[in-house]
Amino acid sequence: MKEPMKNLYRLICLCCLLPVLAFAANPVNVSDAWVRASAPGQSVGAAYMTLQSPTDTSLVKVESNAAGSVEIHSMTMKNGVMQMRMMETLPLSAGKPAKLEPGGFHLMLFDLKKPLKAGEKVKFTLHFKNKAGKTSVMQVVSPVKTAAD
Ligand SMILES: [Cu+2]
Repeated sequence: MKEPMKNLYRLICLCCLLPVLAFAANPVNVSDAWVRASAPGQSVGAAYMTLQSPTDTSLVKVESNAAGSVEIHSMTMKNGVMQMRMMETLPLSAGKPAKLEPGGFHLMLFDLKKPLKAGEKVKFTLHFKNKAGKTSVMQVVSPVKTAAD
């Protein structure tokens, strides 16, 4: 086989592999996602989910179609008082589920565009950055539930 022909085959081969690589680069598993239904007139909401990544990475940014902005918050008890703190990033250790749940880490939704009603769905865009600085984006659709569910 002539050299240019070989290179062409190599190129085709690489192209076949690309979709697989693109999938592997975005491997964070999301489960138990839900958004708390909001009360009338409430402009702030909260969302929860469990994130598990096979490799060390960080959640660096979250956007939602239901809110003007989304922040990653931690919640801790200090001297009997609940404290919420904004986190620039949420580190995800390889294989270890990071739970965002009531009373702990959560996503805070600011400037709700409309009340969040049970049964509706909210879209999120999660931005991740791994240790090498490589970013990836992931879409999550999450149901709205009342706290009692
Ligand atoms: Cu909060």
